[in-house]
Amino acid sequence: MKKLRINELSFFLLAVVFLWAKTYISYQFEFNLGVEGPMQQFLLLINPISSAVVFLGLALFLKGRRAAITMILIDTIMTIVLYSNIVYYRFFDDFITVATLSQSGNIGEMKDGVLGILSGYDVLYFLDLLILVAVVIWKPSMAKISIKKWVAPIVVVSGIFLFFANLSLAEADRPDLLQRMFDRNYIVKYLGPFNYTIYDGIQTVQVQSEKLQATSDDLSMISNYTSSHYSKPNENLFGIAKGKNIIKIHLESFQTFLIDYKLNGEEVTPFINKLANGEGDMIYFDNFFHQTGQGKTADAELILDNSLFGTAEGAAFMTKGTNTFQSLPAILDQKLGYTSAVFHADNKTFWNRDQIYKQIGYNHFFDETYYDNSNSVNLGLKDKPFFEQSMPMLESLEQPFYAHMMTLTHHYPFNLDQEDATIDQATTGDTTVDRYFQTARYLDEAVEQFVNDLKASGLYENSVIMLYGDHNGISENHNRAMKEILGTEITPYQNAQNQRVPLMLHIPGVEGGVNHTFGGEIDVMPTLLHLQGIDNRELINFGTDLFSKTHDQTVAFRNGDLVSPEYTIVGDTVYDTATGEELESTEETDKLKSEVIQLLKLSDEVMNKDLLRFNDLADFEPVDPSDYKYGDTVKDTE
Ligand code: GP9
Ligand code: MN
Repeated sequence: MKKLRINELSFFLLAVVFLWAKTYISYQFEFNLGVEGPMQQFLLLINPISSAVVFLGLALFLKGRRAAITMILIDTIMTIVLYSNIVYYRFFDDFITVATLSQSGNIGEMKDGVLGILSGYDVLYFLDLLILVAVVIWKPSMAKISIKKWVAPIVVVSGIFLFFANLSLAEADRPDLLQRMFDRNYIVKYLGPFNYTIYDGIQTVQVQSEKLQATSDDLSMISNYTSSHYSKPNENLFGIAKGKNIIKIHLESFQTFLIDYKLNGEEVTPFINKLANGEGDMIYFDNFFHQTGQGKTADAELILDNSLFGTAEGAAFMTKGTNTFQSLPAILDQKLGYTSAVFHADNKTFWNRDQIYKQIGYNHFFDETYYDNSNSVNLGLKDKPFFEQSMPMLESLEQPFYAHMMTLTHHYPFNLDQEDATIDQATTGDTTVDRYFQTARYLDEAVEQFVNDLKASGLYENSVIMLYGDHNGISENHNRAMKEILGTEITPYQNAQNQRVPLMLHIPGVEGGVNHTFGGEIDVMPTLLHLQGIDNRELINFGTDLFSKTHDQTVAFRNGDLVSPEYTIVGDTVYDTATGEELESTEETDKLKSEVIQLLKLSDEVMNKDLLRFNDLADFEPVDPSDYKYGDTVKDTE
């Protein structure tokens, strides 16, 4: 038999194949990555290769046995990264972040149950290392053979090249993947666990370095601003809903133009239209705007619960997941004994919700594992079964509660099964726009069913019910079709007007009707606090109570554009809000613009430097995320 010759390169190839194979096996048996379609399958297959080639390839800069031993050491580190994530995922259904590792509660909790989640088969994840060690021991001849000098740099550069090829395919399948992140599952699915770990490490260093520079002095500038911007509560409404449940209904991608809109002579959202026209004692804000950026739903959630803006880039829910917050659920809990809960039948890791909700102080998070998801479309469970299945969980909450019900069906790509469609699609030829009306109708029916159930259970009369659209569902890419729908050219002015989303509030004992006040998501927290009789003077809130006589009606968009009752400013162009007519800029409009830029800048300071950790509040204990446990394995905290 010919003697098997092993040099550094063949040893390297063996190690790469082993590492690739076990990573791919872990994808099949350990993680739920939600892989869809041939491109994602392909990326899953190739994504461990680049990291294996680059990192193990570094050892090729050494010679003979030293190369082999170094390679085994690097391989061991990579195996530990992989295996720790496997074990962590078995316990938490999530990947490790530096942030979670540093929260002692998580690891402590895992320690107690760790034996139960280990398996005898886990040895297989280390088998390749043993084989490689055996090769080094049995092939002492390796020390004498050396590969050419140019091999190592070529291998590493090819690995890097492979990584960029992988990344560009991933970005093509999921635009903005690295900027917005969406979900840790996505990064692993597209780029593999090793690149994920590096990415998380870089993020953590960036975030931490900004925080390190901050001192409590940075906060004084901010609190000077928020106290000078403070709006006194409206005396007639201050405390009017004290102790009442709050039920917040998130209307996914729902824009105000849908209200009272008729498609082929038929109302698209007849039930929500009735609410907008005062039925059910609803106050409808028809000049209310979303203020979200790249974080979309997550930004809306952040703004509503904190009266802070999302960050200029990415989703603050993901990048600022370890910040200190003084959020609505925690304040309601500590001041008035509220129980808080989010109901959302999506993967709990999407937008980092499983972490950030603990930071915000939500007592319960009913994620997709609480639901029978067999009847799903688009991102998850359809809204009708979602509300139906949520009802008993909602009723089981200790009162008073603050409950956030998050719908999903009316979400891009707006698919709907034929049996659920009760209105025809539009006929602009743009599929996104055409389908938008069918899912909006479905959502309307789901909300009607839920409101009826709330009435039947007695909860409606006794609760503040809030409905809101989180952000636009139709972007500027669909201007041609939208011109057909709205019967007007989608100019920059019109696009700004289209960022209206509905806000509706049912406050027990208060008459419904249309309220034309201009406002945005940033104003919701001060409004809800004042209805509860909690003054927001001490808080760092960038919005003002919508019912306050001195409420600031200038609505800042995340990109620095703005809408006020008089002016709409897009870039440097000023328009008359009522007519759309272009106006010369004046000192007044320049001032409005610079005020909005300042507002966003201050909010960014708070987020980037994590300044709320310096804001001591009377009668408020900082939220400790380790007090909160979600999921099936452990009972949620009360
Ligand atoms: C994700 C869902 C939709 O869980 O809430 O988020 P979006 O894509 O609208 O930001
Ligand atoms: Mn959304």
